[in-house]
Amino acid sequence: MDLFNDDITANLLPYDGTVVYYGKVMNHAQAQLYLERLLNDIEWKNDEAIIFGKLIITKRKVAWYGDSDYLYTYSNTTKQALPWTKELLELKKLAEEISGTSFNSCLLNLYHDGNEGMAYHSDDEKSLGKNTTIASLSFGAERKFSFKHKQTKDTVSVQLEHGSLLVMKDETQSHWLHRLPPSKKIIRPRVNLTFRTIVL
Ligand SMILES: O=C(O)CCC(=O)C(=O)O
Repeated sequence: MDLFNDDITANLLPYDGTVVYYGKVMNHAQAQLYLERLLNDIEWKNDEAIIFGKLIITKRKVAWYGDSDYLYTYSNTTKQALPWTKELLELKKLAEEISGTSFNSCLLNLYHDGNEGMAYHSDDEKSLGKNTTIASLSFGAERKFSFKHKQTKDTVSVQLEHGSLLVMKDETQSHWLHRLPPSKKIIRPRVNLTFRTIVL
């Protein structure tokens, strides 16, 4: 028996960064309640990205919330943060307590089913600064989440459960890409919240 397998703060990455998967951080009833509230109360919009000069409108929906009306640019488009809702403030507190980091903004993603995912990228925008900590809460359909090292191409994957928390920190965004692969088997929606700290 490997006694170290039970360490809930174990780093999933073999080198060049730190990713901790805390598993479920609330019970099923709480997770269900948050999922319903998030699906109904968040101001979901289709995401827009400019890729190779072409405007792409994704099926996946997004929303951006924060402390003040931050302007946040990624994929060549700029978003403005909406003021926190009660549920988002509760979830922010939970993510802050577990990760030991304070956050001032949150990007939310809604994947209607497994046809929707997110391609490999890293959250290395200037506005997040270097060695940023990102806390990711997942609700709804369990999905695979993968990391790929930018140089070695090594990969690491984890299943993100309903009501679970994943924290990415240290040099992770400089050295690793991450993605949410599509999966034909998934027919239920998933909501993901990434709490972030904007420094600029
Ligand atoms: O949906 C997820 O779990 C990840 C979303 C993501 O990669 C991001 O917000 O940068």
